[in-house]
Parts: sequence; structure tokens; C-alpha cells
Amino acid sequence: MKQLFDRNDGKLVIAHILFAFAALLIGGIAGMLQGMVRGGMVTLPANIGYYELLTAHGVLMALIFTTYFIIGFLYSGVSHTLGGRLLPAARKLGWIGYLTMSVGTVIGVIVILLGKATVLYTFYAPMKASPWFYIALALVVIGSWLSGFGIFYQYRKWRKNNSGKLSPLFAFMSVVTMLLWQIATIGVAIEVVVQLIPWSFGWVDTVNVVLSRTLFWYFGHPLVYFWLLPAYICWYVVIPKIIGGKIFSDSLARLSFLLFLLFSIPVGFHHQLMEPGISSFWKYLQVVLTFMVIVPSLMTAFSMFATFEMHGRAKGARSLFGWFRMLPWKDVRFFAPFMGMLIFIPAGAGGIINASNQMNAVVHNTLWVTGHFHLTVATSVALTFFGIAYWLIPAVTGRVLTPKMNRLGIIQTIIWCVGMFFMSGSMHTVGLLGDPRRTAYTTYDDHPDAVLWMPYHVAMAIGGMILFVGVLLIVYNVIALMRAPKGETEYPIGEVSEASEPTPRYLERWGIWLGIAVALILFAYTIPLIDMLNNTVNSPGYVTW
Ligand code: HAS
Repeated sequence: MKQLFDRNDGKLVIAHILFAFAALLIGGIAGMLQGMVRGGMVTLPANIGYYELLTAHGVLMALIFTTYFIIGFLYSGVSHTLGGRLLPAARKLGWIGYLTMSVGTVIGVIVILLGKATVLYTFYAPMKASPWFYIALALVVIGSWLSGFGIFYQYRKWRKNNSGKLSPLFAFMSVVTMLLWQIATIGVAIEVVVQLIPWSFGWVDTVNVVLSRTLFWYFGHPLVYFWLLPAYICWYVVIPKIIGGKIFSDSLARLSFLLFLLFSIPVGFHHQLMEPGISSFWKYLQVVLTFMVIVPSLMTAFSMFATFEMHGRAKGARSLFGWFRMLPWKDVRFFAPFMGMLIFIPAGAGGIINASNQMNAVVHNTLWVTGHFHLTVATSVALTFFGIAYWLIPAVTGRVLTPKMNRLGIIQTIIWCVGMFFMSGSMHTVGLLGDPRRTAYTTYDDHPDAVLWMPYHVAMAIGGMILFVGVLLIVYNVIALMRAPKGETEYPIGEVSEASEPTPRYLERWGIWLGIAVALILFAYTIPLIDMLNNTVNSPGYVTW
């Protein structure tokens, strides 16, 4: 039987995907337990701290599950669309990256579980972890850079051999995603290597707190688009093929990705609106840029509606929303990402609320924000990744998705949405009642406000338990996919609609786009950083746990 994927490329992709789902499982156990603790349903054994679990949950879900899945997915698409197989140097870089990240992850998880790094996934100074935690983070970042270099290498070689041709959309989008990642991680690399490692080893006594948080959020906001863009690759490139339709516009898709490259980085201050040490002018400027980064998401929404409608009309739909019925609702490869899209509408609206200064004052550091990111990354992005797994694993291993697995996938998606409705819904609501994020179980001495929050915590815990069933089911499905019957599964890459305009070549002139991106970053950050270096707010380290 013909194997669609080069065997060695398949191994690299699968190694990433399996690591991602292993992280999801362990992170999911931590998540369910912490939900139950906060809901007052269980008490942890004395040797396990609530915040230790919270750190493991955040690191494994937000940083490890996503990064491994993304790199595996991008490598698969780059291999498939740029020549049909990875060049040896690209594959080698992919493996070295994978091993470096894995060493980092194992060290990091051990240090967290030993209780030496209970600093949560944002590792805010002046909380001070063991130096090994920061070294582990550095290894994860360095590994991801090497994998990114592999993608750039494959792309460069392809362009050299195909001069004058437009690169495949999937590959173009992968390059933007990894460029965004490389530029963003420079911030966290400087924070970890220059500030946190020397400080945690005791080579320097104090750390510049405002600077370290600023460098973190310089990375932390584009991080969320590093999660989102691979989901958008699926929405733009894969979903049209799965529904039997066409990509609405290649130029629109490329432009939206370039806008993310330009506007997703110089906006980190919208996470620091309530913090001292940054002047209100620079906060205002970065909020304006934040509103610019909403535009490519609105373009994506428009493009998806257009793809769905064009497809439905081509199949004979007449009424205003007749095209809706023509979508393949029983196909999990469509259904899971579609639910992700649907939920991204309120999730994105929540982001716009967060970004508005006055409203940020109401929601900052409350459970509202936790609710926001469980809708965005843990639903829109996660459901899209699950949807991808249902065709990616069979495609690279030479197997087929059976009707039973498809059915289980639909059930898993529904369970996820129900769990998230309870959990994220309660978080949003109770956040508006002032309930702080990142706290273990407490009634604040039965303060009337805190007592009011308790039923929401129970609803959050119930949602968490339902979601844990969802985690178990997706992990079961991944194992089942690895053992599915042999056969050929298509790697779904959509074609562009004949009605769309040709793509202008300047969209692939990287010099222009990188130049503007760097100029915007320098504009938004240079003066605030000089201020922070001149007016240092230094602090010794604290082990608060
Ligand atoms: Fe956010 C906090 C602002 C998007 C993740 N965000 C967070 C944190 C995380 C996170 C993890 O300005 C917490 C960090 C921490 O631990 O402290 N966020 C935004 C804005 C957007 C946004 C303006 N966030 C995301 C995405 C994330 C994510 C995406 C992960 C993947 N966020 C903030 C702010 C904070 C914040 C503040 C700080 C809060 C604080 O005070 O701490 C925008 O990018 C959102 C734009 C999105 C849209 C929606 C477009 C809709 C689409 C779907 C179309 C649907 C279709 C379905 C086609 C405008 C594309 C068809 C439907 C039919 C019915 C047929």
C-alpha cells in the first residue's frame, strides 16, 4: 500500500504529537485536582501544594502541549507541501530541537514536582525558583528555535529551487508562525538568561522586577498568537478541503498572517495596564496596537463565513442561512475545529474587553481572565488541535479514521464544550463579582462576598471534572488512532477559489515585513525600556511557598 508520508518524517511528527498528548494528560490530572480543591471538594495530601499543581498544570498545558503539537503539525505541513519530504538537514534540526525541548521539559517537571519552582507558568519575579527551572525553560526555548530553523531551511531551499513561484499557503503560514515565535522568544530568553538564572544562582542579589515582567509580556502576548496561528492554518487551509469547498482568498489569508507578525508583538503592556512603573502614554500606545491585532482575526472570521457560504451556495443553498445546513456536521475533522471557531466569537469579545483600559481595571487578576484564556487557548485552539489529530495521525502513520473513532470524536468535542461552558462560564461570571484568580480554597473568614463566590467554584469544579473526562477520551482516541486499521488517509490541503484575485508578490517580500515589525517593536518598547533601566525597582528573591 502506498504510504503518503515519508516514514522518517512521520516518526518526527508523531514523536511531537504523542509528547503533546502525554503533557495534556498529566496537565489535565493537575487541572482537575486543583478545580476540586478550589471548589472545597477535596483536600490535597500535606506534601502536595495547590500552587505546585497550578504551576504543573499551566506549564504542561499552555507551554508544552501547545509547543509540541504546533511544531509537529507545522513539520508535517512543511514536509507535505514543500517537496513531499523533509530535507535531511531540516529533519535533523527537528530531531535535535525535539530532544533539547524534551530534556528541558523533563527537568522542568521534576523541579516543579519537587516543590522547587512553585512560580506558576508566568514565573513572575520576585518569586524565585530553583535555577534548574529557568535552565529547563531555556532548553525548551532553544529546542524550539532549532525546530524553527529546520522549517526556515526547508522553505528557503524550496524557494531557491522554485524561483518566481508563490510558496504554498501552508508553508508561508508556518514560516510566519515560526518567525513570530523566534522574535517573541528573544524577550523571554533575555529575561531568563540575563536576569533570572544569575539571580537564582545567587550571583546577583536582586532582580529588576518591572523589567523582568516587561520582557515576559513582550513574549507572553505573541505567545498566544503562536498558539492561535496554527489553528488558523487549519481554518484557512484545511477546513475548506474537508467541507469540499475552496479557500476564499489566498491574499487575504497571507495578509492576515502578516498583520499578526506586525501587531502581535508590540502589545505586551496590555497585560500590565494595572502595574506601576510604565507611563500611561506607552500603555495607551500599546493598547492602540492591541486593537490593530484584532483586525486579522476579524478578517479570518469574514473569510471563514465566505468559504462556508460559497460552498453552500455551490451546493444549491438558496436562503440567507441555507448554506449552514450544507456543512459536514457528522465529520469530527470539521466539527471539532468548527466548535473552536464558534466559541472564539465570545472568547475574542472577552479579549477586546480585557484590552480596554477601564474595563481591564474591573477584570484584571480576577477569574474572568482565567475564563478568557480557557475559552481561547483551551477551547478554540485545543479543539482545533484535536480536530487536526483525527486526520494527521492516520495520514502520517498510513492508517484510517474509523466511523467509531469519528463518533467518539464528536462525543469528545461535545463533552469538552459542556465542561468548558460550566468552567469558563463560572469563571467569567464570578470574575465580575471580584473573585481573584490564582488562589487556593479560602472563604476569607466567611466574608459575605467570598461566600457568594462559592457556588461558582463548585460549578467550576464540575466543569473541570467533565473536561477531565474529555482529556481521557481524546487520549484514548489518540491511542486508538495509532492502532487504527491500515489504509490511506488524505492530507487535506484546500485549493483557492477561482473567483479570487491573484496574490500580489510583495506579500512574500520578507525584508519589508520584518523591517516594519522591528520598527514597530522599537517604537513601542525603546523608551519604556530605557526608563526601566534608569529607574530600577530591584527586589531580592522570595520563596513564597
Ligand atoms: Fe487574550 C489575557 C486581550 C486573544 C490568551 N489572553 C490573556 C491570557 C491568555 C490569553 C493566556 O488586553 C492570560 C495571561 C495571564 O496568565 O495573565 N486577547 C486579548 C485580545 C485578543 C485576545 C484583544 N488571548 C487571545 C487569544 C488567546 C489569548 C487568541 C489564546 C489563544 N488577553 C487580552 C488582554 C489580556 C489577555 C488585555 C490581559 C488581561 C489581564 O488584565 O490580565 C484578540 O486577539 C481577540 C480577537 C478575536 C476576535 C474573534 C474573531 C472570531 C473568529 C471566529 C469566527 C467564527 C466562525 C464560525 C467563522 C475578534 C475568527 C462561524 C459561525 C457560524 C454561526 C456559522
